[in-house]
Amino acid sequence: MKRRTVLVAMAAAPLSAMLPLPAFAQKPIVLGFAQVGAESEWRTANTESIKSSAKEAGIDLKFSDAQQKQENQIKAIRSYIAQKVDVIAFSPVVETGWDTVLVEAKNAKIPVVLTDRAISSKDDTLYVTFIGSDFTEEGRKAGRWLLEKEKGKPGPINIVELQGTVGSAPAIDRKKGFEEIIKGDPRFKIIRSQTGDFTRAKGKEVMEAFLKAEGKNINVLYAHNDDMAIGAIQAIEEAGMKPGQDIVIISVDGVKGAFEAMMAGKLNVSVECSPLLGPQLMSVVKDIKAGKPVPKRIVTQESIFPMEVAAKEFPNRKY
Ligand code: GYE
Repeated sequence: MKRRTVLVAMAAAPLSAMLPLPAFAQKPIVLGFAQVGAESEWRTANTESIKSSAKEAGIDLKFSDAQQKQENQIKAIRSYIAQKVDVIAFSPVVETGWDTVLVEAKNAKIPVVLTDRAISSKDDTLYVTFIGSDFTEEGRKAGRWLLEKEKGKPGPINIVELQGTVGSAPAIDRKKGFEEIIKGDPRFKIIRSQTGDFTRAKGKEVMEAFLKAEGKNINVLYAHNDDMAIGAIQAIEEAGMKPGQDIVIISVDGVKGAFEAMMAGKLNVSVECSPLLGPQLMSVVKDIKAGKPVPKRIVTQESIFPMEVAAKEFPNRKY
């Protein structure tokens, strides 16, 4: 009995407690990550994915939340540069205005990885790679689904659009991809388009204004993310209309909240955008540190979920 206890204790002790540390033992890689904020269910899942996969990969993660403000992200990046982290990763809240701080990182020889959102800069040496979705394709998928849904129906089909954060890559590209598809069919008209900043509260508020101005004229809502659609669903119900029936609703992300709305018949379709970027990011960070080449663009694989498949897919959803 006694012997068994000793064995268990030994097995549980970490190797480093029993052996002297060899001289070549490596310090963990330090990664500074500047997150956008906590604006949506998608973002919460993204943060969780980054934190848990850093832990699993043995990477020392420094994490900051910019509350959707570019100046806070720039501050965080500067502090990572000052701390001399090994790699900086961030999800840029908007596309422009990054050159100055990224040149500072470059001068400090700290490699930068973009995750989730892209930047718009003439200098593509300012970052090593961009891991994330093809937002334009997501917009096209939304548009193609609508075309199919409204096949053979008479026009006009009036659309209201809830845009994401102004100047952000997903807002710009989801709009562009969607318009590219519907513009060929004169029945479709975007009659109102405004930002809801990717949040439920703003989505609801802006939808209320749309309903006040347009009332029963609205046939379709295209929301750049699920959270704004969920907020808008509330506004539609409060106006005495049936979301998913009186107004066809399309959104993007595919979070659990959207699946619940689809199963309740209130949301017609959600285009998938995966937030589970953590494992890919950690493996890229390790490759960079090991001096291995990494591709300039890593595109996330995604699908589309109409309400008819929601109940079947729901148990498989990870975010
Ligand atoms: O769709 C939205 C989030 O950048 C892809 O940001 C991301 C978007 C996502 O707030 O829900």
